[in-house]
Amino acid sequence: MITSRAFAGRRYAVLGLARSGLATVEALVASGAGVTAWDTREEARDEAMALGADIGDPLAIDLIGFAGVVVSPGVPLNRHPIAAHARAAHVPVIGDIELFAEARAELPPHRVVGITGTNGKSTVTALVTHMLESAGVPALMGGNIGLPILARDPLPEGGVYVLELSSYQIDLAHSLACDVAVLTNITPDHLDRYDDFAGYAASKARLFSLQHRDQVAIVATDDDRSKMVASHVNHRLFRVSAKDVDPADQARWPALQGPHNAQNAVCAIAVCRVLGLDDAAIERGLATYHALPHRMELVGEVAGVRWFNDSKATNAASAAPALAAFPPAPDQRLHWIAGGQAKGDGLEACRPWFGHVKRAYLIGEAMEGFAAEIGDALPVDRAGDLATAVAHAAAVAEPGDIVLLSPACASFDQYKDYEARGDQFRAIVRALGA
Ligand code: UMA
Ligand code: ADP
Repeated sequence: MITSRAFAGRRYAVLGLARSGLATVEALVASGAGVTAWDTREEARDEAMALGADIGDPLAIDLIGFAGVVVSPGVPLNRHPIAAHARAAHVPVIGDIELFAEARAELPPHRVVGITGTNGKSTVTALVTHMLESAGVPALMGGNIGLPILARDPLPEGGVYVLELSSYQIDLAHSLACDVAVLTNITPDHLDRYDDFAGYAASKARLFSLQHRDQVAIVATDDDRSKMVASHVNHRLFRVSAKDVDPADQARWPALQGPHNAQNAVCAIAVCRVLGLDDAAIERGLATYHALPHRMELVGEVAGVRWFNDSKATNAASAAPALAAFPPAPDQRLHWIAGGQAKGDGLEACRPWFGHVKRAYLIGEAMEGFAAEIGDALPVDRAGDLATAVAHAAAVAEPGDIVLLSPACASFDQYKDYEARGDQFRAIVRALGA
């Protein structure tokens, strides 16, 4: 676990006690800080108490004298009253990433890579970590990838912390100066948490304004917003593009196929060059990388039908490359399971690939909205939930066909998170005999 003497003797409020909140409580208590913790869920409060926290709702207590309110990324700061309450007491609202930034001074000499973007963050994070490790550089990943960074053990001297950073986490960081900061792309997402698309993009751009002059920015300038962000960077900047990748090179990287992965690879290559890896080490890392679960993961084949789990496609821009990957052929038709909690970006990014889809099976809150948007562009099955969608697809799919879960939606209407959704999909498909 990462601790710091800087936290000792101070008192923090911790709001939100899931993965990042509980790791925060543990690290603060181990650092000698006092912690007042809260979550609307009672079982989470019990867990925090067992870790040594006092229990108290930060909204109900006087926060004067607290060193900070550590808020989980999933707490909607734009609507939650904690921001105003903390401001009134002149207490900063921070996240676990900010605590990590404050703890850096006591860590052995190291570098930090911060990776943000609407899509591709986890892939670039895992890829960079893999490339460094396979080159013999101590590295570990953390952050939005599902591994709270404070729960990880510190690296030895010369190590590289590779952080996947969501916009929510960047909003809660104030002194995180990444040695290398990366933006993969920006398309509309999380519009319930920001005033508008510009506000969401500004949150991502902050990662670069937190850097020092001698640090490095890497921006994939394949979309207009990312180009705009790059134009405002006034320290060392490398602009990269999916188009920089030679298809003959990409053919050697089995887990990095498709134009979206060309963008991810070019970002990771740029990071590793800045960190001093040579071309041979970079090539070795790209060629030996294995894809993460829930990203175009082949679950198995049943009666000649291949089933893919792309549950991590939580917006239309990330579902689009999955649809693009399966052009129709005489013996291959695509059955697409989509829906969940809509992100407000609609299906526009997927529309160019509707011609690839034989039938769409719609689920969750977005079902009627998506059905209306699709109109008569392709046949629609209002399945409602994942189990029904799988059953309907299994009943009509023929040998050679593909069934793809690529929801273009968040999962929170029916699941704890995208992982639970993908896990359930995998389990149902395996029960079919995969
Ligand atoms: N809560 C309250 N009161 C509220 C609202 C929430 O008490 O008003 C509580 C909830 O009951 C819950 C906690 O606050 O216990 C919120 O936890 P959380 O949702 O932040 O969950 P964590 O497990 O800590 O996960 C967070 C990130 N979650 C979100 O950003 C929503 C995880 O990213 C991240 O992996 C993890 O920290 C470790 O750093 C997930 C995610 O969906 C994967 N990210 C979004 C995305 O990728 O699109 C940004
Ligand atoms: P993130 O962590 O930003 O959500 P992931 O690497 O987990 O990104 O990928 C999430 C989804 O987005 C996957 O379904 C994948 O197919 C798609 N995807 C991955 N990289 C990109 C990219 N660079 N551009 C668009 N979509 C992408």
